[in-house]
Amino acid sequence: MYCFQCQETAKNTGCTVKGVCGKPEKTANLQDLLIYALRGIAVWAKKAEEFGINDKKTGLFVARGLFTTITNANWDDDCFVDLIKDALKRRDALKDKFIAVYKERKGKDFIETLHPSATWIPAGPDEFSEKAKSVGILATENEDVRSLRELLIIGLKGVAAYADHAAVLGLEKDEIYAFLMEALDSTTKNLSVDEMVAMVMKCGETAVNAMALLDEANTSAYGHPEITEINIGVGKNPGILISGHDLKDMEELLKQTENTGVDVYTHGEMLPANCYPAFKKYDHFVGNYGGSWPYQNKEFQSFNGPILMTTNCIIPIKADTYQDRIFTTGNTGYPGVKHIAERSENAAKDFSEIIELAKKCDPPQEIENGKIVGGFARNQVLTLADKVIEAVKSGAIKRFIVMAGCDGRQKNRNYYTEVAENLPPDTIILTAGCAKYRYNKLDLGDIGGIPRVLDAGQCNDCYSLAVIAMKLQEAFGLEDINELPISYDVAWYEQKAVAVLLALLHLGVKGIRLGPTLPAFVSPAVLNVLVENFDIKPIGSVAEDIEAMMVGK
Ligand code: SF4
Ligand code: SF3
Repeated sequence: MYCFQCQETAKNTGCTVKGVCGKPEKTANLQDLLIYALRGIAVWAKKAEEFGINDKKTGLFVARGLFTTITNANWDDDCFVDLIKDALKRRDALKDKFIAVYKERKGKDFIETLHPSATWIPAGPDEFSEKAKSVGILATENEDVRSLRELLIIGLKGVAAYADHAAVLGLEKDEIYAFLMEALDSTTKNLSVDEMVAMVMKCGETAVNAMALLDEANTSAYGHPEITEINIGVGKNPGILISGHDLKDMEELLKQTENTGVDVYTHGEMLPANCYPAFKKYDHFVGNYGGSWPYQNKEFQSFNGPILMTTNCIIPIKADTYQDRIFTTGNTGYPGVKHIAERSENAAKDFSEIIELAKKCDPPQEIENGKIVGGFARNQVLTLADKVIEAVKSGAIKRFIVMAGCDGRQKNRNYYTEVAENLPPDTIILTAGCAKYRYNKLDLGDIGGIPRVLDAGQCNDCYSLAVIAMKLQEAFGLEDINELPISYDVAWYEQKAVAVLLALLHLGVKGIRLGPTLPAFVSPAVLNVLVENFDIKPIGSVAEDIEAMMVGK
């Protein structure tokens, strides 16, 4: 195996024996083979596109396939074997369709040598493990080509996840699927460095589109998030803990638990659900329990009731703990853990087994109490725009620091807590994603009634932060988004954060600090391109970074 897609990769180089995340070699290899099969689909999809053959279902399948390979999303080898089989079937169906149309239109047979991912035919799944060894990341020998291809594929995984979340809520965009195909197909070709960089930038553009689509899907279904005090204590009833990013699962769980005597709590990235009008109305939606994903082992244990994982991050489950009361659904999976099946066209997912189990469980053990404030997504912040603009003009707010992104296990992430603690009191932190847990329970006060930590929501709600920045740019009549008093101190862990980073680059944001370490998949030469064009930099010491950010550096 060779995997370097996340921030905690071994020695910041690559995991080669077993993932630092816990991913076994076999799973990593199957994920590589799935990506290979998806690239094969993309080769035929690009060809088919020339004849106007576009297939939404294949686009969504590719998005879901990419999504399952995100760090801490799916650990179930059987699921990957099924996905590879399905991918090969879909690839060949597309191929047959293309070849038939080609013959009909051109009056001759299609003869062209294509990338092996488009033509490889295994005798059966027994061949998968062996084949996987020759098609992984290291199959691309040139370090810089590998770096640009992987930067693209890793960014695509994030885009695909957001596109899938939107599709769950009924919104899909052909352009996004078309780009997934174009980009995957491009990784089978010998492109120039400039062409590969252009493809990476287009991935940033598509990431903006995917986040905007998801924002539309979420807000049209559940209303605009509003300022909300979120309870972090516990009630007396048994509860179900729901984690991940999928709001449709949240909706269906809340409906099905109504009047059952079972309460609902959020964990990790589901926290922002507390701020949506459609969910706030439920009395049995008690609040948020615990923090971000690295603390699952401890917090899932003390929660006492069932846990529903709707998307990443699910981490390895320790033996004899909560194995029997954790459930996966959607694109998540874990061997030996019950998976709640997809909803059908007219029927919701069936959470009754989880609800029945909850009734037999003890109520959650209290681990903290009090409230935190959330709900500062674009619509809510824009209603406060006059106040914010006035505070900037009067000098009451000197700077905004965007500290969005992911949380992670590594100790050096204390950096983000310390930055939050030590930023001058005339600064506002703009956040989204699970990175917020490093400082969202600190008492950082407010500036004239505006809290010093404005939480826009999940990582995909970085879109809200971009909208807010663009509105401020307009309000202040600035030509360049970088003239705003905003600094970026972004924390990354997995591939959705890479998509967000590429989105920011596409929007022209420069001078982003990225930590706690720079991605291992960025080669020195590719890093040079990023530094020269976008002034990307690693984090440094807390004091030096704060000093620099305060003067816009
Ligand atoms: Fe290593 Fe991260 Fe890949 Fe896991 S996802 S195997 S920790 S690089
Ligand atoms: Fe967190 Fe996994 Fe990235 Fe959605 S839940 S931000 S790490």
